[in-house]
Amino acid sequence: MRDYKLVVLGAGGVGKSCLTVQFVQEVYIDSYDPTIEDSYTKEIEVDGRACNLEILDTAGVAQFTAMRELYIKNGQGFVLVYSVTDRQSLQELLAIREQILRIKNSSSVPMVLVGNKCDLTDERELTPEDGIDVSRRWNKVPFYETSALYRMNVEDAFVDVVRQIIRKEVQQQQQQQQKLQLKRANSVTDSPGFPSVGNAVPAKSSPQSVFAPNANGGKLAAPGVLYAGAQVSSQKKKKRKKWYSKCTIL
Ligand SMILES: Nc1nc2c(ncn2[C@@H]2O[C@H](COP(=O)(O)OP(=O)(O)OP(=O)(O)O)[C@@H](O)[C@H]2O)c(=O)[nH]1
Ligand SMILES: [Mg+2]
Repeated sequence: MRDYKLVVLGAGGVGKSCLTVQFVQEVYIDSYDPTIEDSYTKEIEVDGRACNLEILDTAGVAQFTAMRELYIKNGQGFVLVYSVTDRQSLQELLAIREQILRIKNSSSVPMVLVGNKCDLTDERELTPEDGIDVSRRWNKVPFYETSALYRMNVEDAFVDVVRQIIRKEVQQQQQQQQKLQLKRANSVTDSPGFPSVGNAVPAKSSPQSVFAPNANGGKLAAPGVLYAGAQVSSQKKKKRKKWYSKCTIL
């Protein structure tokens, strides 16, 4: 079974511990005891894969946040939590996300944006649109409004991050395989003992030959490549639909 390391981050008192305990143990903690650091494990199945989750519930209160950098380094996916009753808590997430992208040196890190305490309708300082707006600015990072109290959207938010990690791993594996195949093909054609064939197309084509415009004015010469582009765009459309459906408005 594979291990997946999730880190829950956000300002103090937004409900990180309540969300984590709800997800792992299915109980709600009503009292507030500021966290220093707590870790949990949970086994779940995501899309047919058995996953062992290691979840780190971090401190939001400033005096305990010194370890944040190390947590981010070790984490694979991030649950970024603010409270819909606290405008400042969403502001604090902007710096946390920047820190994650800087430490991971990547613009696509598995993460979700979570607006917690959505059951407190009378105390709201932020609307669902505020969350959607930030999600949009963050390259459409999946956004959920949650209630740890009612276990609303809690499971969905955590599972989403795991799914993103799995997807990223699969992509990386595919890229590595492609590189390996290309390397093998190159080493076969480069091999001095390989018999040369009259008009055979070399596997190692120069950049010009791949990107040369074809007779129809298309951008790519290789057959089938343009069709693959069409497939990609239809996948993008599907993705966009999914992203909007996650912005659950309660
Ligand atoms: N009504 C309501 N209250 C919540 C919810 N989630 C958390 N709370 C309350 O908010 C307070 C703080 O929750 P915690 O989970 O301890 O907050 P935290 O983000 O872990 O705080 P730190 O550990 O200090 O960073 C507690 O009194 C909770 O009962 C929620 O979804 N709805
Ligand atoms: Mg806590």
